[in-house]
Amino acid sequence: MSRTIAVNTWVWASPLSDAILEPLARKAAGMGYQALELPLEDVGDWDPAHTREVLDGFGLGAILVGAMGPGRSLLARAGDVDATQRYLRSCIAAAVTLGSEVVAGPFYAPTGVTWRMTGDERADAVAELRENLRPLAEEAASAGVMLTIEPLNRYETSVLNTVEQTLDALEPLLGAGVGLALDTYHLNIEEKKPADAIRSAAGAIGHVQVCGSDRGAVGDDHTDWPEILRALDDAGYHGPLGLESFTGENATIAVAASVWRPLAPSQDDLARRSIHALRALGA
Ligand code: LER
Repeated sequence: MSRTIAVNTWVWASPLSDAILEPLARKAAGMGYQALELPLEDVGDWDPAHTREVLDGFGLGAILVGAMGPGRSLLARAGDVDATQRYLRSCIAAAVTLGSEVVAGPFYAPTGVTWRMTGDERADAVAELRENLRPLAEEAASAGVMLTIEPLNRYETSVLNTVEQTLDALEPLLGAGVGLALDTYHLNIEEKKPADAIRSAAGAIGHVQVCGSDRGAVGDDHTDWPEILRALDDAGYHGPLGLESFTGENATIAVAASVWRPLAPSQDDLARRSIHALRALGA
């Protein structure tokens, strides 16, 4: 099966801007990538209509990624819910302009912020998340966009770490407007068997991100990639695979993702090796 392979511009730069888009699009297309994952760190950082034109010039698809920086949260305990809902509405509008089928990200709490919860507090957090996500889910569905919610590893969030927790939390909302975004980096840390976790989310997976188990290149790591790809097939997911990694210069994510050293000889190397490995695997 031949999937669309995308690369996140965070592999090279943060924040994305109109000025750096064209050289990154040229580079990614030259490596054989078919789409870009585009993080919208702050509304206005880059222009979706201009971006669509640039991507058209390289025959690239677009996947919009939302960034949950400090204060961005659908849980009042961790940020400004109204501002986050406004931000996610802007993300949905940008996705429509870009032709992105999803807006992907951990849309419940700021990345890298953790806190302890009793069982009751956790149940309340899930109820609050559902309530604050529901209007956005409806708006996303009518816009033809799916908000795909990503569980993160325990060091980056205390809210949703596993696929099972995420399916439980989103269950009443799953459908055209809400699905799951799975990232092999987090699956490797949290799931007993990442491939089984993928299979358990059959029908609800809206986006998939990939990288080595150390956030480096796909294929240079210990992930059982043939098994992951089989599991995605078994789960009926035939959508894009987006390579997501970061440089230490990423002000929004580097601390949360604990990028303290280069994860490959160069970022170009990381991207090039990953797409070669994925294609060699028949992804
Ligand atoms: C965001 O997509 C993500 O995967 C996080 O690990 C970034 O900190």
